[in-house]
Amino acid sequence: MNVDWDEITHVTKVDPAKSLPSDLGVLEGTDLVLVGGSDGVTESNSLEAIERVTDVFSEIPVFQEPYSSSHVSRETIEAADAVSIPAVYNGDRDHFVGKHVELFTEVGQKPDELLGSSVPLVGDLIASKGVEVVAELADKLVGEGYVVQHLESTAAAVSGVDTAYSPDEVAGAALATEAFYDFPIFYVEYSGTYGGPGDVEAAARYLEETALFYGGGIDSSKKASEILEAGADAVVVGDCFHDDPETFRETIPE
Ligand code: 1GP
Repeated sequence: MNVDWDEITHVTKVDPAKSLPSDLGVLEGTDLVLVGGSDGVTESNSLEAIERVTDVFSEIPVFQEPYSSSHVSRETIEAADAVSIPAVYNGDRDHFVGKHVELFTEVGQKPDELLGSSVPLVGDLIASKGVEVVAELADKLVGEGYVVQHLESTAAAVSGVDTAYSPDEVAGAALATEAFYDFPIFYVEYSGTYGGPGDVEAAARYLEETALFYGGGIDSSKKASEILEAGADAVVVGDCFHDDPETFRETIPE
């Protein structure tokens, strides 16, 4: 699926470890669904959440955002439109480099399981098939430059984040995302609390091609508008979707 980033202003973050609203019709009008979380997530609950959303809304792109390569399987890759992988600038080394190399190492070692290859991985085929398999997965991979700014969040705890970035550093991370790493998404993550427009304003001035996502504590149309007016391309709404689906509807721009 080709995603038109210019069309994405509202993103719903579905945590597969939490229960989903019984009526998924509340998702009407959201532009993208990210399936992922930091606690209690498994391959099977990820797959179930992806399929529940795609069963109801086949036209909304659904990305799996795995926290660990163990959440990714051939089934999840096939069911999702893309696999988005966070690279956390202000986290520990594992969350910028380690887990990415681990994922690609696993792809090379067990492509059958991950991608359904039917070619036996023996002898000379290892090298050639390995390249094809990685290319196949790479087609579905979307890198996300992340800064995790709420130090009390589970996201910060599991990514080894113990220092929030200053607005100047957020701006630097945004510029690095667009000009150096070339990821399509730069994500200001305040998971669980509302961080306000400051970091978004700092990042927005450097981003042209890269989509600027802000997530954290969005539970009203006022907050969603404030973030979009500060220069974010999209707001990401998580907790409110699970906890209060009716209020969640108000976060979707008309
Ligand atoms: C979490 O950025 C998302 O990854 C959304 O945050 O759950 O606070 O809405 P909330």
